[in-house]
Amino acid sequence: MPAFAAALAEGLSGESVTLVRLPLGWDGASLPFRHPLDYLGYDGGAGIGSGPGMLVGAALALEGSGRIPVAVLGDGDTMMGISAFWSAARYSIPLIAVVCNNRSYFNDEVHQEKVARMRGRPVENKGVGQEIREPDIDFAAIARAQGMAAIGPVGSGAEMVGALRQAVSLYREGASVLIDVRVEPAYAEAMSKGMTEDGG
Ligand SMILES: Cc1ncc(C[n+]2csc(CCOP(=O)(O)OP(=O)(O)O)c2C)c(N)n1
Ligand SMILES: [Mg+2]
Repeated sequence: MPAFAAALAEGLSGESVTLVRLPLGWDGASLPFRHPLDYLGYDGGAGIGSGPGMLVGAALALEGSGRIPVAVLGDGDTMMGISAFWSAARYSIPLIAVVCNNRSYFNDEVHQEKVARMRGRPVENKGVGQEIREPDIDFAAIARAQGMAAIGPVGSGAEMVGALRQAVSLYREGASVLIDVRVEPAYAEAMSKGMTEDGG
């Protein structure tokens, strides 16, 4: 996640961006927010699947503001709401979706680890029912199938910086763009601590 955050900052440097959403494993200290439109926050109900729809709606609302709408979406969140992207393609709503693809509903792996420890059950089973791998989902293919432009899978920070610059230029040509970035399943320390210690 730290390498992902650094590449996001570098790939978008110099651009006026609104981050519509950030994934659960994001470290809040990774990027400074200086204006109310720098980051729109999470949805009110913490409903996984709302991310793609939030991005399309926010992109529509930001039209003419000079800000590029960028959402960093979990792969689980993206899968649960992916059909929202068709509306962006259909109605030519330019936007950039970056899928932070850890190939898991990882939030629940963290929960299952905590419960396994409390109940003396094997921690290595935490990925059962949560991992989304083998086959890994080809998000770029699903995006193209709905009429979007797509880049990926992207596997390194350097590649991600290039992908973001390419996405910005496609955005300027009017495209709705998705980038599939493969990341390791791990949360920022503060987030995983909060979820695994008392009260998490
Ligand atoms: C509609 C709905 N179903 C289930 C949940 C429980 N839930 C919270 S986070 C999460 C996993 C999210 O996976 P992903 O978007 O890939 O993010 P990650 O934790 O892997 O970064 C789930 C299933 C929820 N919040 N909303
Ligand atoms: Mg995930």
